[in-house]
Amino acid sequence: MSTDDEEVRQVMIVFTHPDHRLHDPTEPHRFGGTMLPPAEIAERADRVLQGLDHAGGFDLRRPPQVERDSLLDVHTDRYLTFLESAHSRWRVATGSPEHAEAVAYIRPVPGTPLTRPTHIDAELGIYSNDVDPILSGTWQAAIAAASCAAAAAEAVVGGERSVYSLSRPPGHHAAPEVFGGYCFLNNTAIAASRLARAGMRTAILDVDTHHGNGTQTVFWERGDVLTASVHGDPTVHFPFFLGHADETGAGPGAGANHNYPLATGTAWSGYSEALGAALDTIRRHKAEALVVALGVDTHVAHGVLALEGNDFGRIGESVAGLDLPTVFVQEGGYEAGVLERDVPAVLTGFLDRS
Ligand code: Q9C
Ligand code: ZN
Repeated sequence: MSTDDEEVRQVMIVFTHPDHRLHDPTEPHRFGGTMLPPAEIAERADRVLQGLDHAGGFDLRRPPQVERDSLLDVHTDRYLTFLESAHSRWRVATGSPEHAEAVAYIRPVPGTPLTRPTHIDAELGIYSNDVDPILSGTWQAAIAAASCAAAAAEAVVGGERSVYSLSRPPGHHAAPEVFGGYCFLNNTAIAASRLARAGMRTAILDVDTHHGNGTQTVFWERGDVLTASVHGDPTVHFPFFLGHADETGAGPGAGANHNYPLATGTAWSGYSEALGAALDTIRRHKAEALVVALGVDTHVAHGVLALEGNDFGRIGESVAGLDLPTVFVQEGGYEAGVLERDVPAVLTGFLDRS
């Protein structure tokens, strides 16, 4: 059918699942004095798929459903139970229709005694740190995203050299029992745990423009997965609170967490220096497998860092220099024209150097 006889690039497997569409929020949220439409929407995956199709050389597959045990490597049982039942409980408690979006409005004050309430409105606040809505299909969509990541890791365990997980909703802001930052299940951490379980020394490189606070928290006291994140300075950018260079892990995870915060507006020259340092850290660790938390919201259009279109292929090339079996897991990237161009650019940059 095609006339690509001179095509030399390897084909990359892509895991994608149609159930992501069941989490497609529409209710506007407050931003300063105005109300904005949601950014993390189903259309994002369509745009990535368009970009992959245009680039060519991607083999799309649907993953089997992730085992609950794989989720329990990262999240607590009570959190999973909460997430699965939250929307129906909230509907019953509030008399809301199926299409309505459940959002936390109240949270416990840190440092005060917590007698765990049983009301769903209280639990929405206990299990989140943001204003993300839970929809009737959020659980099923989050499971689909985690299934893509788990299947991608499984393929790499089976000998595949590189695989891309088109996971949405994204995952790197989700902690063992916290959702936020558009994230519900930590797809990146689930993939990394799968690789570590297979006995591979595993590292995560998070290149999303926002610190991977959920991932850091998951592995904070774990020595089985090294975490490195390059991101905009959390003093002034989401997710705030975590992502500073002096956060290095604890217990068995002491020294295995590495943060590279960058000043607002940092462009490729400064960015590539931090990326190089993160890659050196992963090399020194003698990692045998890599998970890349692939956000492309480092693009200047997102207002945090200032990468341009041409820089994304360079990220892929730099990562390929590690010469490791690699799982790419989709994280952020929202602005028009960015996802469809820059995600394929990273992946093809990687393949062209592999
Ligand atoms: N206008 C991910 O990229 N909202 N999450 C910031 C600033 C939260 C980003 C609002 C950003 C979450 C996966
Ligand atoms: Zn992000």
